[in-house]
Amino acid sequence: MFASAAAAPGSLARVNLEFAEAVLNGLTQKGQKTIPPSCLYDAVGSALFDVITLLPEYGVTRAEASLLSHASEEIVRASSQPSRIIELGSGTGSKTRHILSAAGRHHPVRYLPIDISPAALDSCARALGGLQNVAIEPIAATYLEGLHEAMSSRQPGEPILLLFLGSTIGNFTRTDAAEFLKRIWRRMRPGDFLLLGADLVKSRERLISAYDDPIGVTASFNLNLLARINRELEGHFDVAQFAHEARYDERCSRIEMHLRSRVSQEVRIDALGISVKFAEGETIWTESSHKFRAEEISSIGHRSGFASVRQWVHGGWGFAETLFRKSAATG
Ligand code: AVI
Repeated sequence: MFASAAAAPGSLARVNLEFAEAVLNGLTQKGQKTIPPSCLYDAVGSALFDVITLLPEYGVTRAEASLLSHASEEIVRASSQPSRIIELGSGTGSKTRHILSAAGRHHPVRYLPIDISPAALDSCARALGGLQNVAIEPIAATYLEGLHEAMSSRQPGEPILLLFLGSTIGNFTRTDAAEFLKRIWRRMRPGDFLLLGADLVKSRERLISAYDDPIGVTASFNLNLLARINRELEGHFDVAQFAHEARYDERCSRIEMHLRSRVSQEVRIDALGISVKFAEGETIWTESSHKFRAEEISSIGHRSGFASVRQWVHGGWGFAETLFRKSAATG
């Protein structure tokens, strides 16, 4: 889906069609300009995101790693000692190490990381390759296509634990999150488990500094989107004429990332054959990161058909790992 090779007009030999379409639609639609957050993750964006996870201001990844390192044995026990562990959007798989080690202590485990990026899957396989009793079978695909593939090769009666970590669920709107979980639920069998990692609501100050850090890594992560358009789509953005902005919408418990035009300007994107006008102060909305109350996570799961089994909360930062089960009664 991502690696579309297209003989494009002009000098572009290879265009990522999905990226081109997202930029075209998002910058030419009426009203608020938007580009979906998936577009932030080219090779540069993914590397910058890895740096974000190390920032003292961004506690999400550390809180989850700490929860998983302490609770993995309990998670594995509560999810009936799974022998097939599937992960949506595994990235480099670093958070998953604890769960795989705990599961592999009991019996052989097959780990099927699903990611759109073959490079991320490669480093995931390299990082986790040495784990005892764990066989890694990466799937380069979108979440739902990959899940379909991972489920179709399962053995009869093989218990499954599906991981959706890192609060990626927060990048969906609340309605889309429930709809996405419902789609996952449809692909699962009664008795299967889902472990969902989600960031919790915290103070505006903490959230703003997590998404607008003082050394500008998150700003670079966001601005790289314009540089990516220049690189891949023959864009003419002067990146210095845009500013990173993190806003907190308290009513929706949502951090928003925007790229704000510092001046009134018009920018050509040659590969798309368009010229985009920006008023001074106008923004491109590039990401939403919803924050949840702990009990709200369970109710989103329930609305999607899951029964909640247990929740582990990191009190220091405010992060929850919630274990759900597809129950026989609703299956
Ligand atoms: C991947 N996702 C859950 C991160 C988040 O917190 O929403 C992406 C991110 N954006 C800025 N900082 C981190």
